[in-house]
Amino acid sequence: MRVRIDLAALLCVLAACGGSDSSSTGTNNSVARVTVTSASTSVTTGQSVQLQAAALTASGAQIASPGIFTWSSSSSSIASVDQGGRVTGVTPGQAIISASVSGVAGTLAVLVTPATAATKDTVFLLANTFSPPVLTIAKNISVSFSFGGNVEHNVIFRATNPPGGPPNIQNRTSGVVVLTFAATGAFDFDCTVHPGMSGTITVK
Ligand SMILES: [Cu+2]
Repeated sequence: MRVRIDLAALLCVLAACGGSDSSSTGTNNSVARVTVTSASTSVTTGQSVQLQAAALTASGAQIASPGIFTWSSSSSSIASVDQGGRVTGVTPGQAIISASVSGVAGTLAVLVTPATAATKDTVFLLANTFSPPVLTIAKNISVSFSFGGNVEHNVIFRATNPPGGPPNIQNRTSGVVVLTFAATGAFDFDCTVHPGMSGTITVK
């Protein structure tokens, strides 16, 4: 009976029949790796983007019917994801979206940007970089530093900066900290957690 055979085959895939021991040579169909891709890895708040997940064997061949992927977000307050892989931006920041099947997960970082044209005064703290690293703003403009992705960063202003700069931001992994630049000059800052992660805000 055909239905019975297909069901048995599906259950076999879900249970990773054939084993996934280290002696596997990639000739079986067990999931070795999951990839998550998207036409766009950024989304504005309130907008959605569709992600695709694929399950690969150890030899890199795509598995046609790997089973149902389970989707999750590292921060649902930044970006939510439904069980079809559709990501919706909630608040500016970065979230890591995961898809898993047969106990194997793949991830993709998704950047959420403000729906309003506020990108010029928003700095995102990403995996190893400030984005954008260089900003020029008018005096008394506030800059939002958006933390996300469960990666710890800080914003430490250099001692060589002109006086009147804003306070440092100590280590944190999430949320938005707003700093106001009331003095003019070039203010260099570093994330001391990640050597080489530096930025400059020039206030005119
Ligand atoms: Cu950092």
